Amino acid sequence: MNTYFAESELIINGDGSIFHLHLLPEQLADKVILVGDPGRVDTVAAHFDERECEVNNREFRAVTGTYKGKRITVQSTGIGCDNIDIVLNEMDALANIDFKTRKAKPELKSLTIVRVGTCGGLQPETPTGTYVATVKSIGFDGLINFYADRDKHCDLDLEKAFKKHVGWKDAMGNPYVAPSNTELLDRIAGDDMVRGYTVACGGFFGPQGRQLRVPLADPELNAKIESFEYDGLHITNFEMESSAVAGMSNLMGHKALTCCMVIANRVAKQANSSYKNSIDDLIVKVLDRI
Ligand code: R1P
Ligand code: URA
Repeated sequence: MNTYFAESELIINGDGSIFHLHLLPEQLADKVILVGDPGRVDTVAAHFDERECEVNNREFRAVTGTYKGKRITVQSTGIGCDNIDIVLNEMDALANIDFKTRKAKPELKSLTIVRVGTCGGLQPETPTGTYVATVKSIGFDGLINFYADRDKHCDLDLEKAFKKHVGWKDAMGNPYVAPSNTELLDRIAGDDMVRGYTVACGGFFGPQGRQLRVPLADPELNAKIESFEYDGLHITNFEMESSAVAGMSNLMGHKALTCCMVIANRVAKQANSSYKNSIDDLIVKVLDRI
């Protein structure tokens, strides 16, 4: 049965573009770089040989162009996994749904998706300026729990070991573990990025253990996260989108990876707020290797 997606489920604008991203199906490349900050789109696109289109709506800015002959779309997502639900579903619709018939195309396309972001470092070997490639992402955000095939695509053993190690409180919602695509990880991380587990949080403060004036439910959670070890790897970093990027991609048959630059080391209590120039080196590595 090939389902018809009604107007309320797949919202298409009057000009034929998808509801939030405002992209037309033919404007999306098969290789995609996701960034949180709309301003970072132009930092990436500055390296393009030529630009084919630029599209803006809300926090979603996209440029499609070519880099050394490769057609690439760079898309901003804004902050958070809730936005990734929108971006990944709309990109998948652009790639795999026929907007005229409103049905899935007979041949499904697998996109290659790399998120280039900033993060907080959680280990002594992740000082500010380190590049971290996510092997698996532990999602504190809950998004993938709403999809039927969650258990088929998540690492349930790691989830169980993590919950036991930290004494996870059920009231914080169930964490899920979404693996990155291993071929993409090997190709892009090379030998100049630290590999580890990333925790993706539904917030920058409380969920990442930052306490300003409001007390935390578990003030020891970060220490327990830092001491967790599984299959010889540690949790290296905190950010806010990698679990949804990997999780949604795995559910949809796309290949995804997150690479981040550390801008705050939580163990050393150091931060670099003027990182915007130094992330360019990570961007070029990803453009060369995608
Ligand atoms: C928080 O400052 C934001 O920075 C990180 C987090 O994931 C969150 O989106 O990523 P970006 O640098 O891609 O925005
Ligand atoms: N982004 C995050 O989500 N956390 C940090 O500590 C730094 C960047």
